[in-house]
Amino acid sequence: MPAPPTPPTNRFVAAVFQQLADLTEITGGNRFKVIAFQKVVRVIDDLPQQVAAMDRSLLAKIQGIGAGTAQRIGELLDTGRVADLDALLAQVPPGLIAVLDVPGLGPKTVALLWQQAGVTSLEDLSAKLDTGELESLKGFGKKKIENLKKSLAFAASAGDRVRIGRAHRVATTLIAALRDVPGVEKLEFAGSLRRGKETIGDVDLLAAADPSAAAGIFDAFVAQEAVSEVLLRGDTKCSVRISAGSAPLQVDLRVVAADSFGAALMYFTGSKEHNVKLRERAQAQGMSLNEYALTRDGERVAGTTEEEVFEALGLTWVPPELREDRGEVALAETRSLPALLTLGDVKAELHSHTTASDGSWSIEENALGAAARGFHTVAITDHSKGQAQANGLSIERMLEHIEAVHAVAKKLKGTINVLAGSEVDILADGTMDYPDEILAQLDLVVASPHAALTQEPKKATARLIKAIENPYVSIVGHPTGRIVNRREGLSPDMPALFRAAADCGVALEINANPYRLDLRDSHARMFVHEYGGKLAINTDAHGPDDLDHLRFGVGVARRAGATAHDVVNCLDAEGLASWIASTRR
Ligand code: DGT
Ligand code: CA
Ligand code: CA
Ligand code: ZN
Repeated sequence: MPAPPTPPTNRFVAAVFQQLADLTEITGGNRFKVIAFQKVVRVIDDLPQQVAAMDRSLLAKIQGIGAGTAQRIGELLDTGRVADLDALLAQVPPGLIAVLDVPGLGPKTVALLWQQAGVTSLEDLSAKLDTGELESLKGFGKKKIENLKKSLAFAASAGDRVRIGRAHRVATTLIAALRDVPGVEKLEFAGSLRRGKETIGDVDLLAAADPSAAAGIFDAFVAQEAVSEVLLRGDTKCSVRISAGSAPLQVDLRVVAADSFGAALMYFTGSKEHNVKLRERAQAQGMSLNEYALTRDGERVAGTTEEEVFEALGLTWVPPELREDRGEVALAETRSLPALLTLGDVKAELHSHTTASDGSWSIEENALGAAARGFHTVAITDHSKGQAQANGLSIERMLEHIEAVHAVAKKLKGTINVLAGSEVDILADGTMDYPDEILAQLDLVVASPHAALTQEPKKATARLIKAIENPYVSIVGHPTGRIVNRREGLSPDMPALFRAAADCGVALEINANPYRLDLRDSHARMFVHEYGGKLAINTDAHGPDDLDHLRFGVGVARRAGATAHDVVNCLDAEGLASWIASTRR
């Protein structure tokens, strides 16, 4: 059980009950208990208010939460643990929990693997898949074994990299805690996190300070509560391990003198390939570049800021997201780098959910949350009928919901434009989950694939193109359905998809949720630069905090070299309205 966030979120509480359900089932516990725990997961997932903020006496009154559950939630909120869960964890091999995380493996199968085949860990499972000894197990046909091998290979290739959402949270928490330590003049993150990559190997922090202050800064660093282990401590560098959450994460903190901060920030931002290009360029100009300074014949030329180093190399400053050696140095030389869009350029949220489907806030809360970000438009896009697990809306409910959204739109006129949309499921064959008559009544249709995400590329291509060609679809949401580090998603013929989207004027979404970031950077780059396509960047917000994910979506778009011109969420209110109209044929 990972350490809980403080206060524990509903998502965390639900995950604890999910584990209670799974482990009860695996250990052969009472079936009714399993069902009750699963019910609690759904109830808590659906709860509009946070349990941590609720009056304890009211907890047990919620439909689906009995006295025993309320007591366990109280225990979790008070102590960060649940005794029943600890007892269950003690009954299974510790390695088995990771097996439960393999996509496609439910508790029933995991129990079977453990009890009948003696599987106790991922390594064990992988070895037994290879030797073929699982083929005699009930329900383990050739196809299931093949799929399991693929899932495992994918999880293994994801390695130990963590999603940018977690790395960013860890980095910003540490920076906030260390900023005011005596001697710290500047403190920023560098490395792949600053470049906005979707996964992060380790977090790199860089401080500007007098060398005499380094020891005190490292003392404060290793004393942070999140730090579980000090891996290395020198005079200028200190590395620690953070163990909150399931996967450990390394953080490197370096301290440099203020007049080296620019050179060091460049060096430790990378990428390595970009650094090599810059060093070669310096050498060709009779200079030398390292993490301390740019020098000529041992004399310092620049180093305090990144800007002065780039300038001394005859280059304009290169945004970190472009520092991947993909032609950015040549563009900086001719002063023709694209003017990348910024967070502040985004003026509309076009994909968000409310309590009508699986969100945790009302239509009005959602709209006011978007307005508070300075947006001129928000589209409420609750799930369509086929998404039963997400409480998707039947046609009747959707028609009522459209009216409810329009009522809020009327009320908030002058504050924010509120569109009655829907995130309509793209069924496996490309048919939309609502008939065209219903789509016609929506102000905006975001079409997204949610199921059948292992279908073969040909089918996936035809499916997505069929959705793009639907006369009411304006945006395709998270086009591949991939989940970072967990699920590969669809692998359509991207050029064919991009051509269709560009021809129909349909925008492809960069879903800003750090679990999705779909389209990914390389695909978005191709779509924009080779097909002239339009991107949408949406947070897919299910509650207020999700709007903070926008920065990750903007980061992906910046890595794609996109400008505000390439992103429909950057249009002004009128421009957006006429763009949506232009996509409906
Ligand atoms: P990561 O941590 O795998 O997500 O990727 P990075 O890019 O953060 O890599 P990391 O943490 O190994 O190093 C941070 C930066 O430091 C890297 O982007 C460039 C620079 N750097 C590290 N080692 C070398 C090196 O051997 N040569 C050069 N030129 N730069 C290096
Ligand atoms: Ca790094
Ligand atoms: Ca590093
Ligand atoms: Zn959604």
